[in-house]
Amino acid sequence: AKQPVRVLVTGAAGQIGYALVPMIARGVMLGPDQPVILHMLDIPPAAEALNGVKMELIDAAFPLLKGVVATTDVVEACTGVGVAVMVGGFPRKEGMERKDVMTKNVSIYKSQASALEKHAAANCKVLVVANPANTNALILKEFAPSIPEKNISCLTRLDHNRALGQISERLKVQVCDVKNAIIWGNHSSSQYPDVNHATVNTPSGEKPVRELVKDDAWLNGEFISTVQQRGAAIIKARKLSSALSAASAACDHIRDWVLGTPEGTWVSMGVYSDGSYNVPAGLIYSFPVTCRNGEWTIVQGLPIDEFSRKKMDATAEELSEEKALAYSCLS
Ligand code: NAX
Repeated sequence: AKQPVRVLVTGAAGQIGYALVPMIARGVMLGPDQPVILHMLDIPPAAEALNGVKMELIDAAFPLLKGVVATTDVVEACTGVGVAVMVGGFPRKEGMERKDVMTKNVSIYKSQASALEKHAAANCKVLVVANPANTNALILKEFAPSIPEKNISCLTRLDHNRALGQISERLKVQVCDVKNAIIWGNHSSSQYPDVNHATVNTPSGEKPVRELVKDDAWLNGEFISTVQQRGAAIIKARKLSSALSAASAACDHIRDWVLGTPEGTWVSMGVYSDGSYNVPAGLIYSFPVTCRNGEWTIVQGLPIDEFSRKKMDATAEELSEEKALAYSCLS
């Protein structure tokens, strides 16, 4: 039998945490034959709620779940974890300045970086979900210099899945038959959802999305803004932000990273830019990636048209500004 993997979820008493921990305990993230021990971290005001989640995990009697650690102690939470999903953060409340929110998150991600660096298992894979996700991941990377940059990522898989979902709805095809969309850049409304290389599996073979949709105005306009604004649309409808789709995307992200992407398929991950596609090196930027043997590789050589170039540059520009703001918040 496999040894259990310790999986950290920070902010585990929150909305996404509540949707995510049962998925992990059911094997959705690491596979149906991989036992797990859940490490759940939250802050003292949420300690009682966190303990309630632990009680429910026990009550659910998940066969793969070999233990639960529910704690407000960062060191205890990080010790021995092989996967770390960072959902905890400081939300932007109405009337708050961007800089004030950034200052709070920079200080959270700086201290959690040190704890992970010192106490996580060697080769721990880190996924940052909490916003501003790309920049929180960058701060985590900077303050955990001994964690290889290959092991630090942020979540744009939800945006990627939203893009697949929109194409599937528009063409009335199964979402599992749509693949190779790309989310470029920031997990914010400046992201660029690109379907120039996306395809649909049809009875007569694989066809480009553009050829099937036959409506470039929609693909270059409403499609992009629908994906960019989907988070806001969910908040408007639910009066709460996306949670089950975010949790599911976090599982997709880690599963593909650890177990590999299917042949001929890529996914979107926020990863440390090496300058590919002329994206400034040193940003955490969402790229198309394939995964094998637990490592991601940026898909190279895709032709980029002028329309795409502008959008890829604009979202990179926003990330450079966020990076500068984050650095100005360091104390
Ligand atoms: P909630 O406010 O429900 O939960 C956040 C939890 O984090 C709370 O329980 C809070 O006590 C905890 N927390 C705060 N500071 C902490 C710290 N220093 N250490 C540990 N825990 C801490 O928010 P939820 O809806 O679950 O969203 C969580 C984060 O995900 C937010 O930052 C949100 O913006 C972000 N999202 C990112 C998405 C993505 O695709 N990258 C999509 C969904 C979501 O909006």
